[in-house]
Amino acid sequence: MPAFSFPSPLYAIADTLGRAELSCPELARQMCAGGARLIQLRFKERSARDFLHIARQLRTICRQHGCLLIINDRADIARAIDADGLHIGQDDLPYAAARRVLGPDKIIGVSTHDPAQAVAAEREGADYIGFGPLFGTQTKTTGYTARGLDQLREIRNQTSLPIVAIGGISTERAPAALAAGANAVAMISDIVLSRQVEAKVRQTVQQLSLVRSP
Ligand code: 3NM
Repeated sequence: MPAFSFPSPLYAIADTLGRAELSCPELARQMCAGGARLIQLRFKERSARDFLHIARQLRTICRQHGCLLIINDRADIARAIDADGLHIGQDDLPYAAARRVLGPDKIIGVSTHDPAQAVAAEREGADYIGFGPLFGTQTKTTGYTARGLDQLREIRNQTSLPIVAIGGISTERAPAALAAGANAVAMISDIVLSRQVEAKVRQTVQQLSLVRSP
């Protein structure tokens, strides 16, 4: 498989964060309409069946919009719906096992939190790494303090893999992450908690298109 690169600097994460009025498919639809070209489905604390059902709906929506769909955590669900890829954390299936489930052609990204994890992910064969939490975040208890832009620069120097920075990133802070070496920025709360997801995504995509990462 040729080396992976992000189709756009916005890595949009579809997680409704409990917004009762917003379903995952509706969130994904608005993200696609706003110009997202990659969506990760993050679906915590629900049954595998619910996850599968929602993942299938997102598969259809993403295909209609030419948007890649990455499933968080669950290799089985990624495979069952023929998603474009899978994102795994340090406590999920190890990369090699996930690769066996998905086969050689799918995208697999790995969350990392320090240089050693980043180097290990590259050695194992990951297509891209997540790095975070870049800034303070309320969305996930990661067990790590905010890593900051200096550590992102350090990771940039240690891996040639595409990096998506995550954690506390807003439309306003995203350009600094790209300037420090991230190829993409993952955002949850700044998008999902905004009242107008489509407009927020459009504004973010436009802003990021003006930034050149080094
Ligand atoms: N992973 P927000 S931080 C899901 O550091 C996730 O690996 C992180 O949400 C990591 O954009 C995080 O709302 C939460 O801060 C990101």
